[in-house]
Amino acid sequence: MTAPVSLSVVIPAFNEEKRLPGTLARVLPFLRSRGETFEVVVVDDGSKDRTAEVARTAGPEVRVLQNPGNRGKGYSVRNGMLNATGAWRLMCDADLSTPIEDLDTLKAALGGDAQIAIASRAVADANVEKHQSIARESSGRFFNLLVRVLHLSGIKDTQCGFKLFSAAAAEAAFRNSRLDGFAFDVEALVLAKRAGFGVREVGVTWRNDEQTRVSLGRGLAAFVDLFRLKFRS
Ligand SMILES: Nc1nc2c(ncn2[C@@H]2O[C@H](COP(=O)(O)OP(=O)(O)O)[C@@H](O)[C@H]2O)c(=O)[nH]1
Ligand SMILES: [Mg+2]
Repeated sequence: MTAPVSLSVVIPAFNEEKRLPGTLARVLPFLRSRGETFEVVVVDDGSKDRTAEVARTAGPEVRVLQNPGNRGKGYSVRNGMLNATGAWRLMCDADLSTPIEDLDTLKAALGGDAQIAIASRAVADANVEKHQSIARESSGRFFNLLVRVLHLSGIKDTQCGFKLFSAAAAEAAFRNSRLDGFAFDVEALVLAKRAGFGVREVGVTWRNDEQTRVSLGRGLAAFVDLFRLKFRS
């Protein structure tokens, strides 16, 4: 058993030996400077490279979970969130397109019934310094439009890889979730809202890292999953 901590940072990682060292070199000192107990949970999604090794050697606060194979970002985040010990649990992409300092921007937005804060590129105070490619950004906009029509009318951007949950909200979001691919954020938010948790959408800084692990096939599968989710509920 691992001792419970105040904050868990869950990083899904698929073939991230190049991007992960720089990310951990920024995340670990920042978290240490805050004075709370924390763990970083790197979920190795069946990587073919040295992802697990570079994570393990980055610092004593890093824990590595190994998926049984390449199962997808949704599977990875669920695995990390449900095995994390933090009172608060942040999911954060390995490329740190949202800077880790924005953790405090999310924290500041919590309160009342809201135990979930999600980073957004689409609200007024977002600061998109480096955009995705036009094709990616347009398909992202269309995806989010479908999300609003089919699932979550009030949310403009569900796809940012930077979201903070209380332990109870993470349980509600991920315990019964089933989507393993890139539409998992939508299912997680639907389940958590159904369980009564409020969600705050917060503008953050976004400096897109051009490299992407999202293939065209996996991207299209996320659209299909939106409809499957609709017909299941
Ligand atoms: N594409 C992809 N990413 C995965 C997978 N499993 C975990 N991830 C992680 O999901 C995060 C987002 O990936 P990224 O390529 O930056 O996506 P993008 O920014 O949306 O183009 C990264 O931390 C990946 O390592 C997987 O099976 N496929
Ligand atoms: Mg990225």
